[in-house]
Amino acid sequence: MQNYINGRWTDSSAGKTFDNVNPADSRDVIGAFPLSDASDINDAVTAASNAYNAWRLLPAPKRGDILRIAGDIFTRRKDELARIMTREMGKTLTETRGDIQEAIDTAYYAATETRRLFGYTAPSEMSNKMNMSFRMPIGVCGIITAWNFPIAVPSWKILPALACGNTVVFKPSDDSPHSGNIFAEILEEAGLPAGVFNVVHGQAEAGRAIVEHPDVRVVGFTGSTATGATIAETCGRLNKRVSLEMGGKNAQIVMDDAVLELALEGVLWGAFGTTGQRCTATSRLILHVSIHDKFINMLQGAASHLVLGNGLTSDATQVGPVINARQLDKILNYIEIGKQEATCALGGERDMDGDKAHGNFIKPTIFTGVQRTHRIFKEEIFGPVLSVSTCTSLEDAIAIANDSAYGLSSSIYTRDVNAAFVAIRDLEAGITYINAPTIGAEAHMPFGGVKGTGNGHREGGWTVFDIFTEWKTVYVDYSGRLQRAQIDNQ
Ligand code: UN1
Repeated sequence: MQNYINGRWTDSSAGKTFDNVNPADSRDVIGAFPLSDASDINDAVTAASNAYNAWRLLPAPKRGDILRIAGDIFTRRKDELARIMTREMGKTLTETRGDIQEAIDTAYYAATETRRLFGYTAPSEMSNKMNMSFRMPIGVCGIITAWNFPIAVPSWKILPALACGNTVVFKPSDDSPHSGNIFAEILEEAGLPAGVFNVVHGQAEAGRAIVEHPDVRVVGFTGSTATGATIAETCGRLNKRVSLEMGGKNAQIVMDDAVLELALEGVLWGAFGTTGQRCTATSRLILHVSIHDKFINMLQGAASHLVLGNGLTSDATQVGPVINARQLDKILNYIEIGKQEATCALGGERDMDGDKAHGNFIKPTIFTGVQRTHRIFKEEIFGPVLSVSTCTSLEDAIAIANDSAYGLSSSIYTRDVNAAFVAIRDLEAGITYINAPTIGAEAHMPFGGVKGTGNGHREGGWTVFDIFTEWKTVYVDYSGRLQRAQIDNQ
């Protein structure tokens, strides 16, 4: 497996590699990928810089044609790609198919947007003068992403960036490099010119080289809050645009008037789907005290029946492994902390049953009696661990939900329309769901968070084009004389 630079598949210049291993079965080595360094990044940025001028000058709808074909190819290859993704990052085939569907939706959305990319016009304050503004591409974009949505999340950045006329250097996570290469295969087949899109594999060194390269004008990052903060510092120093999508500690509130069966389905999917490894995962559950015991009883019963396993070998699998040994240790460490702080109501250990002994499996874990001071209430765990607290009123529930350094997603289950609107207004999060879990973002809507989750940008929908364009303001004076705006108008 190789890098993709300037339309060619190449090894890293130093010849170093890293192994990509199936998290459900460590005996299954997917392949060796290039462990790239700054010189490989430089090659890719040079290719992207050289390709920029021709690409930006191609009419936007023609760029859109290529993205639409890419969407068609993702559609054609969906089942095959889902298997590649499940093998390298572990979520179930239903989920990896959904991941590709999100890229298909994004491809078609970005393709049609190339026929809009609307600017604004406004009246001039002078006679015989017109004022207008256009979205312009920025240049080379460095895209660095995590492994939990190996196709969907990169697609949210890469495809709109290309639609706007930028070129891209993409470093996928070293836990999902094979999925990263799929972008190159598909965009090449769709007819993207060489150099417009490049994939460079590697770890922190390659990521740092992208962020620091003087010809990379925009950095789009999805990953941990700690890494995002470092990237933002560097981009601040180098005066680069940076869009950050980082951690979450998302809460689902269940009020006393909620449909409990619906809230139960929601929390099972929100907390244990993708093995809890989503930035939008439900990691906190806030239960009204009057339904607490009943709901916990229902939740313990349902969560204990979730089927763990290798999604490639069994269609019955509902919960896959966690991504790697480092995350396994980190999550198990949080489980130990949780056992000191609160009551472990379910799980709380690895699952080593049968073939699962070869993978990174952790049983769905639920802690009750979690207080706002507890570390498992505050810190992002990124695994199948749910922390449950109680509330006594709507105001109390919202205050507990907002007691977080993060602010990505939020959810409330209630049948009281007034309570729902108060929650929409007062929950400090980029996304609020009413009677739905904290996950379920759609490609054509803004996606992102407040507080420690982001830095004010929104991917997805129409807002992503604000990340990947700069405004050009144009004045056309057809008066045939010097007009000096506020000088003449004072
Ligand atoms: C992420 O968690 O990194 O709404 C992205 C969702 C998905 C995207 C999640 N469509 O959870």
